[in-house]
Amino acid sequence: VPPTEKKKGSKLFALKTDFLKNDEDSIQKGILDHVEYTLARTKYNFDSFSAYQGSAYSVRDRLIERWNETQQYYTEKDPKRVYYLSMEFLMGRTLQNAIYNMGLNDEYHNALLELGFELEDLYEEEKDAALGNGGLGRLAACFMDSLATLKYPAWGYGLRYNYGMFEQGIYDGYQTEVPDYWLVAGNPWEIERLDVQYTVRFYGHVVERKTSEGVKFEWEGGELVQAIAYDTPVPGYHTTNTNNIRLWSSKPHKEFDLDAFNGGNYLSAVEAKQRSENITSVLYPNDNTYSGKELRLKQQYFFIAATLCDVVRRYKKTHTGWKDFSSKVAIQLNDTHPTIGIVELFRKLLDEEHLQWDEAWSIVTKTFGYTNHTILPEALEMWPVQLIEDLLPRHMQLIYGINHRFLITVTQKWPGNIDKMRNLSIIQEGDEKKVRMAHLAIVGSRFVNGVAAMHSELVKHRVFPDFFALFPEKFQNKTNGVTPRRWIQQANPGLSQILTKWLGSERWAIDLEMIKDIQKHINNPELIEEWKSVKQFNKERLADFIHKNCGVKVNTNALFDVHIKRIHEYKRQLLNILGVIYRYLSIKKMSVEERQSVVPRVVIFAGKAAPGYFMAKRHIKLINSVAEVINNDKEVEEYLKVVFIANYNVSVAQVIIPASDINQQISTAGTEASGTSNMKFTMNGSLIIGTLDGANVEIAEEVGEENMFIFGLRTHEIDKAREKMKAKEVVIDSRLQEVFLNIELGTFGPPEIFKPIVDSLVYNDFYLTMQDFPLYLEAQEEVDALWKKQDEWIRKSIINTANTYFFSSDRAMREYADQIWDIKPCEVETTENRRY
Ligand code: NBG
Repeated sequence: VPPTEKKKGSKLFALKTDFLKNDEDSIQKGILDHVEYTLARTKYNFDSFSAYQGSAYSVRDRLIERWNETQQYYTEKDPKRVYYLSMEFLMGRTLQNAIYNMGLNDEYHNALLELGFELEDLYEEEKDAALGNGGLGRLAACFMDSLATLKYPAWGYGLRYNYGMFEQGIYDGYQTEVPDYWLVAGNPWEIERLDVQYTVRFYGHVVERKTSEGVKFEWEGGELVQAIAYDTPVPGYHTTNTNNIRLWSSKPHKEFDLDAFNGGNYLSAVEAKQRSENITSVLYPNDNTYSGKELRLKQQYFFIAATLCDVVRRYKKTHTGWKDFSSKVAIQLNDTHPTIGIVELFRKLLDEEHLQWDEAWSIVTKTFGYTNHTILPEALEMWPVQLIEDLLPRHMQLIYGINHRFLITVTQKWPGNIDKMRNLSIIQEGDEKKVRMAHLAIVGSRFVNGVAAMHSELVKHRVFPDFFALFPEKFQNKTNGVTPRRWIQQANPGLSQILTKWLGSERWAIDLEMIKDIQKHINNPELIEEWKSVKQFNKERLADFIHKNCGVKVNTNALFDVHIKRIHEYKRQLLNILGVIYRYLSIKKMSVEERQSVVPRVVIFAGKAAPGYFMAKRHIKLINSVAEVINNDKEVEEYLKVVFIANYNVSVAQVIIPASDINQQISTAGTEASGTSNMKFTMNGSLIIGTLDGANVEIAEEVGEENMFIFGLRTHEIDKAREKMKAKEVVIDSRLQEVFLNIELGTFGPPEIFKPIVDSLVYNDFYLTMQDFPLYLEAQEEVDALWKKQDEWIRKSIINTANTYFFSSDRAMREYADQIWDIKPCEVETTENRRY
């Protein structure tokens, strides 16, 4: 064709209409193309890891198509969006989730088989994305799955740490921490967006300028750092809707430091630039504790500054003026970590958009919501005023201004009441003045919520009673939830098959209310048999995993008793291991006949301790030392094994949870805000042995206390129990004395190693382990008794699974959407006739 006859652009849309096909041939071609052109390997000779990568890229292609369609659709429809701001997203692995959610399981399975690979083996090639500590970060990940599945227009925002949660090793029974450079082999799930960059300022000073409209404040000077966006598509289940998580990475700012250069300081100028990359280097490995480090505050502000630039830019693309902002944008703060965002948005509206104080503040307080995730005092963030003043001078001025006006409201409510002012003030007075981030979050948000019914009551009445008196309409409860896609469908394919068979469709995965109907078949022996055999299968899978990873052989007919979560005194792994020691000593004393009636157990621990948390690390050592003795004692071999699985993470949880018979949720009443593994276990038919704490309370309401093993002090009894402890009126249970005696005699290794642990109980048993000990043993006896009635056990297991609808993150996200964010689903009408 002569060039003149080619019409400019005529083919653009004609070529673009085709989406990738999902038949096996197309999938195979996609995988092989990526092996050749993306990985630059020969497509006739590649290993499992390359097969995983090729598959991941081919899945990513499909995600990008859906992602583009979704974003285009949202732009067109302009619905109100929610931005979920979280310093942590604990995503785990992605391949299986993406394939399942797109409904391409069979296609990928078959396609890979013909190329010589088992899809299920390739899952194991993927490194976990562990950009989170524990429950809080995993909650954010579950929420993102539900938001996409329910077709809500939502974005997650966070930080792209180069080093996620450290890798835990166990050496001589002690925890070791190894940095986890999770990006070492690249990350096929992210899309680097060099076109989305913002400049973030630190330090510097504030300049006052008199203008015709009054005094203007400008923040100038200081250091500049560049934020680069990395996007991860989040596919909903069986829908085109695909949302985004945008993570920021810090890079040197492009501005050239002429002074340093001219001064002959070229190398130190480069070094200074390099330091800016530190900001997003590493996730702080603290769960439920505040670390007052400057770098952490830098991370928080860096995250917020970039995110708000992005959110405001998106709003401005389609809107002029600010009156619609809060009806188009909702921002949720996942704990206080992103709270400086309240001040940053306010600063932008005042200093950059030149709004008046009241108007700007009203927009801010209609936009933000704050979720509180803990009442532990050591976790409440309080940044020294001095630090904020240095790092963010304009923000500190504004915080004073916000506080000043807020305290006027306080005096109106309680005239002349200095105590109320002092209690409520955003600034804590004292030798070192501090900014109470939770107070700032409450004052600057429309709604404040706790994460389980009981926790939300404690938030209102114990932690912030004066705020509750002042703003009762702000406080809500939103009980946590977890995604049944990952935690039932993907983690437990056997159980999924049972559910689909007996419920007549796969729909339970998005309509978990259906699951209660499984109870209708509770007396059907066929269901009971299937239930048993799936549990057995999962236990064998875990036993293999344990053998491979810990070198311990466990009996899969034993009761699997599981305690997995961050190691923390309040979570009381110590109560568990002391109980294990007692069990061990008891078995040792039994005659051969008596041993006939012992229920064989495998007690499984996993979890990481914060590197600086001495006591938690000692607990790990105790567990491992006890395990060492028990597992090498031939006499108890048949009855008891103890394993500590190193390097707990999301993908390990997916293997452990479906295999558990009971799970331990034994925190001191009133300390665990919610817990979310309790929900995952219950979905998988594992029975809880637990205190009435956090969401255990609501699980008990749903599944019935008679189908769990509830024990221990109740929240309202805790104060009294602590007084009793302080007054040294606690009589140590004789069985516990025996346990202590054995520790002191060196049964589990040099006693001086464990002295701090025993002392922590005897001298200041803050978490009331000693008072709950006898009640805990009693509950464990009930566990043994029920285990001997296997059919009854299985029925209870079914009842547990059947009553977990309420704990789906779909339910949680609907509640947030309706009662906090005021957003509606926005289903993408796909432009092409294709599945999802
Ligand atoms: C944790 C609580 C858990 C809760 C998760 C998610 C923090 C600060 N809090 O009980 O300890 O399940 O948040 O809400 O990590």
